[in-house]
Amino acid sequence: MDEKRTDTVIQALDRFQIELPSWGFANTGTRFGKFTQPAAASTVEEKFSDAGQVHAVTGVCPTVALHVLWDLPHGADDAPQVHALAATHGLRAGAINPNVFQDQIYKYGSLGNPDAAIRAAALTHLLDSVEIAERLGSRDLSLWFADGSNYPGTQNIRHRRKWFVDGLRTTHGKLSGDQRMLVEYKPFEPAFYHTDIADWGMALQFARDAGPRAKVLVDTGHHYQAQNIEQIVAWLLDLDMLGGFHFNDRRYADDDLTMGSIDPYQVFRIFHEILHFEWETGKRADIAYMIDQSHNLKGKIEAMIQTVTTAMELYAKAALVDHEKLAGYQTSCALVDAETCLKDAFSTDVRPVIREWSHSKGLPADPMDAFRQSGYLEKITAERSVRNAAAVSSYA
Ligand code: AFD
Ligand code: MN
Ligand code: MN
Repeated sequence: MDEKRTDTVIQALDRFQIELPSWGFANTGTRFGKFTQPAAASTVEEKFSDAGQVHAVTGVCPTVALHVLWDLPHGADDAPQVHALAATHGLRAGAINPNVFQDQIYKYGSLGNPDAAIRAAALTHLLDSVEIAERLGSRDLSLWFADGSNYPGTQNIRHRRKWFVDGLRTTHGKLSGDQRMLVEYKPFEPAFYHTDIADWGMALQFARDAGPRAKVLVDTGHHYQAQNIEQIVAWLLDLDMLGGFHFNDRRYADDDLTMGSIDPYQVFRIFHEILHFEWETGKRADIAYMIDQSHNLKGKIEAMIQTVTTAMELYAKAALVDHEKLAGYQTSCALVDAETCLKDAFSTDVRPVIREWSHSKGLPADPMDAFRQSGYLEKITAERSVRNAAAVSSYA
């Protein structure tokens, strides 16, 4: 690769960061059960410790998204300890994820529940989550709702929409400083007839209704097979309403497979839309890149290292698109040249330059190998396997 393109990749990597999900290090499963791992993290301390290993070998993931009920069971009172734990492992708390989908009271929804008392309970949790974000210095409140229904005629969709507008607007009113709320959409699951925030249009409208600090969160797994995700990204960028991503991959639905494992070209096209926007406007897109995956078969930490290195590669490839040339080909409708311009970048092996960048930062050339040589997995397996085995028997 020539010096100019090498510099382009180096500069792209210097500005690239992607956030780890705390829940990606814990045992999770599918609705058909859990295949647990002896070294899986249970406590927020263990999650930060494991995330710290990923950041230590890759250098691009200094923040960890937290799930309120799972990582801060006592709410804002846990914030000082969590803040300290993150720092111990060279990390910071990232986006705060409220949880209004697992408690029994949310059986018929949270902000969209026909029972005003349950809507109020959900709102209290959201407002507490804003407080937690403030205590932890987290900018983003990442809002996903499982709300919906499973059979036609069982809920009034319009009433539920209005209840969501009220709840999101009230939550928005509690935000302060540079805080944002990112409204995430998902077409189905766990609701199988309608989901109250089912697509990017609904999320966009809810964000607009809520206020200027609200943006849309695009989870790459939350689209129907045929949807053109990068087109949604281009629209939201143009409307200044793209808050960030939850990256993962899927073959069929919201499978939470590791990012780029099924369709790396799609991730490249998403990054390309963002980088082309930045080139054209001369301004940085203010976007939170976050991982939201927790499939239960690959080793948790290895899966995250694989994901982060994949994200670095695809972002570096997208940075290599010759934007000037592409703009010209688009204007003149030189179709083959335009597509070739894009595919040349996607086909470039950026791994040697990534290794050069890693070396320049004092990072290992091969993050996965460095982790495997570190003995960390053996250490935590010895520490956690008995406890995790006992936990398994409690699932049974
Ligand atoms: C599940 C949901 C959604 C949410 C995530 C973290 O589908 O993606 O963002 O859990 O709460 O994956
Ligand atoms: Mn998500
Ligand atoms: Mn999801």
